[in-house]
Amino acid sequence: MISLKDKIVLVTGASSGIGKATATQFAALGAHIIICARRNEKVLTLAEDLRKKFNVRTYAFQLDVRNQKEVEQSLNTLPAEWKNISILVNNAGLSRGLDNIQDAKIEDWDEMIDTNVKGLLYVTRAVLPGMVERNEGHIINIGSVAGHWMYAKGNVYAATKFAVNALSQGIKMDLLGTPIRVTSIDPGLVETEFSVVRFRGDEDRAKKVYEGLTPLTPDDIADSIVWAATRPAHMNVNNIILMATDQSAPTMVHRK
Ligand code: NDP
Ligand code: 8X3
Repeated sequence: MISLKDKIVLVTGASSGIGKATATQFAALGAHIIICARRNEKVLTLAEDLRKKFNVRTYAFQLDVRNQKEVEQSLNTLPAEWKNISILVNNAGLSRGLDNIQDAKIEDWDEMIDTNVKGLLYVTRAVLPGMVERNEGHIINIGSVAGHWMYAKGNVYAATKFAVNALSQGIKMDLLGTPIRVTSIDPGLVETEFSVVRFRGDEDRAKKVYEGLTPLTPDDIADSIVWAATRPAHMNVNNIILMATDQSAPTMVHRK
C-alpha cells in the first residue's frame, strides 16, 4: 500500500459532494490538499477546516475549469511548495437538464461538454507535464455509470461521460512506459447537489431521484478513490463502477 502522507493532491470541484468528501479523506490520511471550484467561499472554508482538523497544508482558489487560460495560469503559477502534485482528481462536473435531444437547450449541452470534457482536459494538460518530468503521478477521473450505459434523455450528459471513459483509456496508453497511473471511478446514484444542479434548483424534483432507495454517499466514492490511490505502485486500477444496491442500470432502480 502507498502512503499518502505528505503527498500533494489536487481535487477539482471540491465545494460540494464527491469532491469535498474526497479532499477530506485524503487530508485525513496526511496528504496536503489543493482544492478549487467556482464557489470560492466554500473551498476557502473547507481548506481552513481540513487544516485545523488534520494538521495538513491546504491551498484553495477559485477556478472555473471551462476557462482554459484561467486553468493554465492558476496551475502554472502555483507556489513552489505546491507544484509537485502527485494525485489529480478530475471531479468537477455537472449535468444540466433531462430532455429529449430534439427539445434540449443548446446552452445545457455547451455547459456539460465544456465542463465535463474540456475542463477535465485543460486541468490534465496543465498538471501532467510536471508528473511526467518527475516520473510520478496518478490521474483519477470521475466518470459515471452513464459512461457505460445510455439512458433515455441522458444523451449529452452520458456522451460526456463516455468521453471521460475514452480519455481515461487513452491517457493511460499515452503514458505507457512511465510510472504514472490513470483511473476512472464511475458511480451510479450518489446523493449530492448533482440533481439540484441538473434541475436548476428544483429541490423537490431533485429529491425524487433518490426517493425510496438508499443511494451511494460521497464518502462511498471517496473510499474507492483513496483505495485506488493507495494500491502498490505496480498496480493500476483502471476502472471502478459502483452502484447502490438499489440500482442495476442508470434508470433501473428499486424503490420501497
Ligand atoms: P455536486 O454538484 O455536489 O458537485 C459538483 C462539483 O463540481 C462542485 O464542487 C462544483 O463547484 C464543481 N464544478 C461544477 N462546474 C465547475 C466548473 N465549471 N469549474 C469548477 N468546478 C465546477 O455533484 P457531485 O459531487 O455528485 O459531482 C461530482 C462529479 O461526480 C461530477 O463529475 C459528476 O458528473 C460525477 N458523478 C456524480 C454522480 C451522482 O449521482 N451524484 C454519479 C456519477 C458521477 P462549483 O459549483 O462551486 O463550481
Ligand atoms: C450521474 C448518474 O445515472 O444520473 O452520473 O447519469 S446518472
